[in-house]
Amino acid sequence: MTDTVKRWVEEIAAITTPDRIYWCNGSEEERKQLTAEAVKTGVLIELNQQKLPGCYLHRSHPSDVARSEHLTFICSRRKDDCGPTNNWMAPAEAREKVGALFKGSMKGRTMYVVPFLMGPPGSAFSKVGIEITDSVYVALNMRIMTRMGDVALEHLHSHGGEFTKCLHGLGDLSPDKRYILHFPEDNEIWSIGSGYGGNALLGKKCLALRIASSLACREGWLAEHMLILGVKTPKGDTHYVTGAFPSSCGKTNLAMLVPPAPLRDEGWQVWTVGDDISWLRPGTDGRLWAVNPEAGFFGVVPGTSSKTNPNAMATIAKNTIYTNVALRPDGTVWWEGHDDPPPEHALDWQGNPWTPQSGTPAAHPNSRFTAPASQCPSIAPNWEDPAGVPISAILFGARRQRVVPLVYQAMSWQHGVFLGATLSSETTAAAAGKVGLLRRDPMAMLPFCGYNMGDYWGHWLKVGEKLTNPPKVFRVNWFRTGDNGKFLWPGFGDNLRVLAWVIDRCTGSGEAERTFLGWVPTRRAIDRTGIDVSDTTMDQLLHVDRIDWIDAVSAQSMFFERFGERLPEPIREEHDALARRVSTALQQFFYK
Ligand code: GTP
Ligand code: SPV
Ligand code: MN
Repeated sequence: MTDTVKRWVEEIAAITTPDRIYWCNGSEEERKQLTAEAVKTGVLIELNQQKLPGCYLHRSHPSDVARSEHLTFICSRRKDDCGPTNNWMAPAEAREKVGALFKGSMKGRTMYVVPFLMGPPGSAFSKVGIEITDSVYVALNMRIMTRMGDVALEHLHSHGGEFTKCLHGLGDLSPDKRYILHFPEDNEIWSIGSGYGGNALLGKKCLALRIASSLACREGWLAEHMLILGVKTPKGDTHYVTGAFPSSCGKTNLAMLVPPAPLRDEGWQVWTVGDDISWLRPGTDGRLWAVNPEAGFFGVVPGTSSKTNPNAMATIAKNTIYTNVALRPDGTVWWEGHDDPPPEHALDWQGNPWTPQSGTPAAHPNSRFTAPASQCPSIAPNWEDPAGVPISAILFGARRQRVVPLVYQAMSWQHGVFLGATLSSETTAAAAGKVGLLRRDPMAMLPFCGYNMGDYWGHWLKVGEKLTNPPKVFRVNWFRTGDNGKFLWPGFGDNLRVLAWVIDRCTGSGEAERTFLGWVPTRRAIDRTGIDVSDTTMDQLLHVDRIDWIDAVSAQSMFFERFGERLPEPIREEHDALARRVSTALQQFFYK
């Protein structure tokens, strides 16, 4: 191991004063030993090993069940570089204030040193991080979510020795002493006071998105909150598609899609490459290439069933860490939306006795599974290809009960970047705060962009200039509702019907109508064989409403104003052009 790593670990140990330092190597013996330790201390509960081999349950502190966005900071030297959508703290202030919380924070505890690799071994895309943590739960999760241990140190040696310093401590878990800090200019992360996923597994949102997006801007690539899937058409060719959807808006489900019977019989097949994060680079062929930097899935549990996501169900049948689900008397787990009916008796996610009459959820709405990607039945044979996969289409998707059609296509790359920049969604349980509020979430990166979002859009435009064959860009919305408040679109596996149109559009077919929003499929362009979606419902799903869009356009201007001079001119032009098109459409309506 390099001297820089050793020196940094010693330096942190001197501040945090752990009783013991343990270096993770990633071996199977180590997994057994750390798991035994976690079971002994009550951090993990062993589940029924006959029914769920290698599976464990973890209950987090009730105030520590989702990402804490208001406690997440970008500590760039200049406030302007962090931008209006991020919280900012001056680096010196951050180091002083939060450094004090780390002082002696690991006394009486073990400090785990977790080297990890994001991206396939040997890939030009890949980056190394080293997480120092006093949580055995974090160490065990990182083992699933990343390539952890010796493999990372080997990559570090052979690739120049650069790594992200990731310091994590549980502290006393009190939310008023919780901070998730990013120092993009120093390639460093500090997180204290939380043991939850995105706050504590620092390879994921902190490194692979916030730090990586900022690195990517300097190095000419993109780090995105995107799933990656491969779709094999009946003709036999495979197209790769990425999708940026905000947290808890359907990435894992789409990535693991199972074709509905009629499409499967025609020869459609779907491969999973990644379910949450993509790193994308322009290739020498002028296309955009993507890798999944992760090695596991940290997925939303509630709503997962053999009906909605059979691939996820198979993936989480073994070697899985469940966080904040309910425990049944036979040592198996349960959650809302599970295949089995509610158990008569169970322990809820906090370990309290629960019955169907309790009137509270048995599993937390943001309960999660951590499972190895390699266990997924639909995992693509080439998911670890160091070169990545070439991307044909990018989807921007979000939860919108109204206004946004099921799918439409951008008219150009620049227009596509504008569609990403104007993405908005109703909030979910993945972040602490109220659920169901509409908020702007550009590229699904609002909580994850490590620098000024205006500059980030500018960077997207610049990457586009390097692509002679850029992916086509689409906006999708599985969540449009009818007057009865029910979803109009069946979603899940049937989303392949939308993907089929997307691929048609990429290959020069696919019927579409030009509207002021972009290209919208005609009613018959989306295959509805075998599903009960009427012509009227389809028209509602595809409807582009002029009045709705007047409001939408003015909400967009208010948002863009916050960026002042950092808003790229082409984005302003796209917005003005949309405003003009909406206004023309409205005049046509009144004078018709
Ligand atoms: P993060 O891991 O937080 O980034 O979430 P995600 O984007 O991977 O979302 P996920 O696939 O876990 O889905 C979250 C919720 O959306 C689950 O409750 C799903 O049941 C629901 N969902 C996913 N796809 C669809 C769909 O096509 N239609 C409907 N109605 N619900 C969906
Ligand atoms: C998300 O919230 O987008 C997640 C879960 O994927 S977390 O790792 O907590 O960020
Ligand atoms: Mn996510």
